[in-house]
Amino acid sequence: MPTHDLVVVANRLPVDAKTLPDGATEWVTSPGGLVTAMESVMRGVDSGAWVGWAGSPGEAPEPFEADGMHLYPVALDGTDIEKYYEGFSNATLWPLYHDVIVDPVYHRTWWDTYVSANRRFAHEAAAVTAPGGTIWVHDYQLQLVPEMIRSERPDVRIGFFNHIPFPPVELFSQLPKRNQVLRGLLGADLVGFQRESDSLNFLNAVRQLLGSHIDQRTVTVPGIGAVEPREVTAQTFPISIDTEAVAELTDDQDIHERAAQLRRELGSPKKIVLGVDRLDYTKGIRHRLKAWGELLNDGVIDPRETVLVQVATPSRERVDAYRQLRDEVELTVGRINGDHAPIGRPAISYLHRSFDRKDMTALYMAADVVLVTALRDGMNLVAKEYVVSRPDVQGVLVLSEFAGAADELRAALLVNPHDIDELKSATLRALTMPAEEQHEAMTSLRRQVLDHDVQSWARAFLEELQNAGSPAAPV
Ligand code: GDG
Repeated sequence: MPTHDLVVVANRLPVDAKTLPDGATEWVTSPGGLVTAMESVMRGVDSGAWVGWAGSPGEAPEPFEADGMHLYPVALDGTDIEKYYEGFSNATLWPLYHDVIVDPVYHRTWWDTYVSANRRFAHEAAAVTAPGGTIWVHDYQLQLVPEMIRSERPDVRIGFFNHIPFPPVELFSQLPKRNQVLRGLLGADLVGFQRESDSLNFLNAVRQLLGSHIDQRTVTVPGIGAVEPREVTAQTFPISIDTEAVAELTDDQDIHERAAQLRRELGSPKKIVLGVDRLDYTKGIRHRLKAWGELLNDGVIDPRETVLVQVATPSRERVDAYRQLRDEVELTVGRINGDHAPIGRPAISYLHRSFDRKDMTALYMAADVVLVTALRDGMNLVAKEYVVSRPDVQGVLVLSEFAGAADELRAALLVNPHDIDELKSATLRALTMPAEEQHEAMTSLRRQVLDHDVQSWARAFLEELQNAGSPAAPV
């Protein structure tokens, strides 16, 4: 089997299958930030690979190459998808790690499948990594993978990055099998988080639940038998976006024209307010709609002059809480439009589908205000995408304190989205902010993101990984 110097392990491969008219499959790179970040890092290594699920149940396709990356599909069958992915990952861990906004569901059989699925990813990664190579594991679906890889391959460096928050120990303690999860993560040399509070929550959980010795950011994992004690570092690496790719789009005259056209299509309102989210209960869409509905009821927003565009990308549609959320959001949008929309135009333009990058950029360019009202969010890339999409240095970002991005984007209008009155007044303030004040805030926001792009995030993580932990076992 071929071996690689750098191997990324994530739940999904960075490609989507497209069926051609003749029935053949074509793999199309999915345009996420992680893919872009990894592409640039992998270009710098002799041989890079990615291990992940290809997106459809059943047997895994044979390994293949796409865009110069070596891809190793991992098989997930219907039971894995139900219990490992929709169950333990998205109905247990996701709500627990996002401050129990909805109740986490605990089922013992989900755990068993989480373990067996994690083992499959770990085994594949261990099999394709070069002697003394580096493995970078991503996200909450794969928390057991670091330890599983280490037991097969003590000679490799292992990093783990958690894209979502790590909860305070008081919440994390609810998790059945919590100590196994912590031990799984401690198989890594470096465990990375979005916010400083996430890193500290993790260290606290390790201290309180495992009783480990911790010196500042370094955990000592005791040795057992012939296995030497090891050190594991926890560190903060706020993820970012591919700013160059955004700049290319904002330079494109067609996209400028598209932004102007979107405004006309919306009835040429004076102000466009935009929300872009996966349809997820963590994103605070209900709170945003409540505030918007009240502003219309109060008569302080005129629906003939101001429109809210809400992109709600379909997500996890087989998980109960997501179905319920969709029903509630669509009922609320329907009511608000019924009460307030002028004839032939919406008060809220609600879009439950995905758009391509060009349309997304045109929307950001057209938006006078973007509302990010997450109740809890690891980072929130929409906030960063918006400011980089505004080379005209105009527009206002309303940003929840509960999104990781709030640690860096201090010049945004920061809000507590649970406080509907505060959300209303921040929205009004954003809608009436003078151009000069917008310019000042936007200058600072843009500088922050342009100086810290996703490539520098990936490089910082990988550099720290080479220094973190204990020396690897000899090959
Ligand atoms: C997780 C963490 C963390 C959305 N709709 C469309 C579309 N999008 C793109 C956005 C943005 C991305 O999806 C969403 O990223 P977020 O960061 O906002 O949120 P999650 O999906 O929850 O991501 C999060 C992130 O991981 C990275 O670590 O920031 O906290 O929860 O890029 O633009 N893109 C296109 N069409 C759409 O309709 N093309």
